[in-house]
Amino acid sequence: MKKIGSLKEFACTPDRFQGGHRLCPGCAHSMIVREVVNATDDDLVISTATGCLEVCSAIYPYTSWDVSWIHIGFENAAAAIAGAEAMHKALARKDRLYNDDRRVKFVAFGGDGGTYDIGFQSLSGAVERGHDFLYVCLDNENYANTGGQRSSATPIGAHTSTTPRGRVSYGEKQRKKDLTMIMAAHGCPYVATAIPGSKHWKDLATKAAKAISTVGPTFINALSPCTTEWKFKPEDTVEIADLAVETCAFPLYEIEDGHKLTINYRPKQKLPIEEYLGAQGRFSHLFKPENKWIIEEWQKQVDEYWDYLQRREEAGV
Ligand SMILES: Cc1ncc(C[n+]2csc(CCOP(=O)(O)OP(=O)(O)O)c2C)c(N)n1
Ligand code: SF4
Repeated sequence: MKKIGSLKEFACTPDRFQGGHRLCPGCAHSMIVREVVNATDDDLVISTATGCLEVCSAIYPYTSWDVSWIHIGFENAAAAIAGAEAMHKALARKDRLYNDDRRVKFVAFGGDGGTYDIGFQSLSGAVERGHDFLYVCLDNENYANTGGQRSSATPIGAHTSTTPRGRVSYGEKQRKKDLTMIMAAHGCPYVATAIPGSKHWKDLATKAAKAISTVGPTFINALSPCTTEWKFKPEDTVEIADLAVETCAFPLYEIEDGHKLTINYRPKQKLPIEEYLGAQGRFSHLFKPENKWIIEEWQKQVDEYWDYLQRREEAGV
């Protein structure tokens, strides 16, 4: 496992995901990807589901990827990387690898649409079969690449293009699906949540290094604030991610061997959820008097989930 040292050292790692891509200024996807691919010195094979990351990082004849990279459909990033990993194993068995002294690791990236929803079947299957790969969900809580439709990661009350706010609607009606726990329930040896940049940069880089070096299927759910669809200024991306953690809207934790849960960060003083919601235009309608109950519901859900995590950690089961 690569040792993640100081920020200065890490920032000087030769970049395997280059600038010059077409992601929006302030897009968290590139921050997350850069940290993940730079968290190992091993060779990498990467598959990327269709979505903002894929569309913006490989516009022919240009590419940001300085690793072996597969562009695959919206729904099958996990199946593609599982196939590549199985082929690599088969070639090694037959002694047909050109550089058999080099270690190769397999990583897939997908948005929440490509992971929580349409790619879930291929992800679940690849994990259940025990392929050796890391899957990173870039969770921006909507289908950003096609105009900001809701996904099963969209939280209650959020305005999206398919759950628009208005006279008769307060936005998304459902609670966000708990995909991190669902992946842990598959018995993955390592599952974690993470956010990009900020004072938690090392948390993400260390989790990526740990996941990549773990044998078997591993999963990181990385919250990816989306300046365009969440409606905040591009320079506020890191602050929004920090607020998600400081309010416990998106707690940082990891689960080993499907059950052993560790909380990686405890806010000194948990901030009220209004601080997170109020920083994003997609929730601005929740501050009208008639929608006050949704903010209360949000706070209730956040508090319950935070208690649940602490009880699970304490129980150590
Ligand atoms: C089978 C299929 N259905 C729909 C699409 C159209 N499509 C391409 S990207 C995308 C949304 C991607 O959303 P998400 O996975 O959340 O990633 P994001 O763009 O938000 O990073 C959709 C619906 C497609 N490419 N293939
Ligand atoms: S729409 Fe959102 S996810 Fe897509 S590139 Fe822009 S900021 Fe990133």
